[in-house]
Amino acid sequence: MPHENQTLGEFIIENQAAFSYSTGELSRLINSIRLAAKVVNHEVNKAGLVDILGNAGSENIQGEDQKKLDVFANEAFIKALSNREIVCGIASEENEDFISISGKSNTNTNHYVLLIDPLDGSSNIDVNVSVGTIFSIYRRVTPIGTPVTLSDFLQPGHRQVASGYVIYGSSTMLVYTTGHGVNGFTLNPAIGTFYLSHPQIQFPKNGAIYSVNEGNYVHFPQGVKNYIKYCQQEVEDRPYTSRYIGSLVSDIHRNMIKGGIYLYPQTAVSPQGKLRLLYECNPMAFIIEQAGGLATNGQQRILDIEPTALHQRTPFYAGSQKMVADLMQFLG
Ligand code: AHM
Ligand code: MG
Repeated sequence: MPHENQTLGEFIIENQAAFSYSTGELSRLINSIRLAAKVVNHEVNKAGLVDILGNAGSENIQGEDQKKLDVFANEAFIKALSNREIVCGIASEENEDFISISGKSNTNTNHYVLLIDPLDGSSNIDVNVSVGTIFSIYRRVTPIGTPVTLSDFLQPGHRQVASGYVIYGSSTMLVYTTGHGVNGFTLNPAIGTFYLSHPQIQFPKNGAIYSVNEGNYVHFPQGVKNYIKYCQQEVEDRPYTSRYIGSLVSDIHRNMIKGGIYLYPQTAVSPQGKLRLLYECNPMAFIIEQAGGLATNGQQRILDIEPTALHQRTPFYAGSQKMVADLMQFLG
């Protein structure tokens, strides 16, 4: 049970027994994410002070410019998790291929692989708007002690054992689930400790916020256009309020607390939408469902999609149950 002033460290220890396989491995993993999150938080917070803004000069595999902080965050998380053989493999949105962590003379007997988007919403960095880290954890499917293979990473989202995000916002929070609800921890920057601030977060069943990049409106499928018009109608509890930050973590976090729906549809230009299934949609969908919300690609539950490639994209519609159900009527 959460108690007053409970820290994330205490919470992890006290809840270890609730994991299906409680060898302490998963606890160590979440602890390492907690540490790396603090390191990245420190860097994100002083971004305006040091010459760390701007492009690092390299492109990620999607051909997008990488910011220096993306590179920093990527390295910080990979270092925290590979140094101590906390996981047996890591796939990152910033790296083309996954990394196998075999340990000294192949002694790594760890069960878990990590998929991570180290700094999501990076176009917001230069303008002091919230960004986030998203992570997803699976048990490997190949034998322990052997190098990991692609099949360890290409698992449907419903097999996640844990997922979460860090939001570097007006305050820094770590929110995660191990399949027993969703808990949120806020960093006290003065002492560098995360405290349980949002126990058992519940996605409101209905809401009044819709979040979508309406600049792409003309390219949206007709059903989505019709739904947006419905959101704007002056009837009953509508029009809804439009709120779009352009940082997935922040947009979902707000909607999960206030009630709302997030839409990133496919368009003619991007037939699979923009968001990545493994690094962004699956981990967020696990959290959303654990909080009582819904996440779909318009046809199927996000967590049921069988992935075929590490960097695959998917349309993404997620939020309050009633709102997603209404949207589905329009999508047909
Ligand atoms: P990124 O991984 O390059 O940072 O892009 C992902 C971000 C999400 O955080 C956000 O929801 C979306 O891209 C916004 O896209 P757009 O600018 O097209 O609205
Ligand atoms: Mg991203």
